[in-house]
Amino acid sequence: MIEKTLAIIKPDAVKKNVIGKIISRIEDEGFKITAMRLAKLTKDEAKGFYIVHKDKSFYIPLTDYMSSGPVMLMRLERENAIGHWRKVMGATDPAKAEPGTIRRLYGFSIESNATHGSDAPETAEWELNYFFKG
Ligand code: IDP
Ligand code: MG
Repeated sequence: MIEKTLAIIKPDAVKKNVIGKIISRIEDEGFKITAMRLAKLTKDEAKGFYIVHKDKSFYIPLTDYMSSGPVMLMRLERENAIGHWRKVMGATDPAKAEPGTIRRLYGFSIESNATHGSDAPETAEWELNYFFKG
């Protein structure tokens, strides 16, 4: 079944000049990029996006970081897009991510970890609607 997921190239990876490398990998993994937009999130947009984490200790630094510079927002489509993109990204903490995963290759820390991916069909729909209106 063809699924859609939201991918974000986060500010640390944009600053590192690896947008192209990450997009190449996305294409090599068989995803179609069906929407894409470079954006500078406001603090409020970042807080709204990560509202599920509002009670976590890292919510304020995370939303500061996500609004600290441009991000690349993408809608990816593929069979099993949600699970496959999370596998290609690797674990949240780059130090624990498998060799060859995007977070291992380009992430800097558990916070500045290069990319985002939705974690379930319901969150993918909500997240895509948040940035692309469906
Ligand atoms: P995920 O991005 O792998 O789904 P989540 O637990 O949903 O991980 O966390 C969302 C984002 O919050 C992470 O990608 C990372 O940027 C940040 N984050 C997660 N855990 C921590 C932490 O323990 N310290 C600081 N930042 C964190
Ligand atoms: Mg998550």
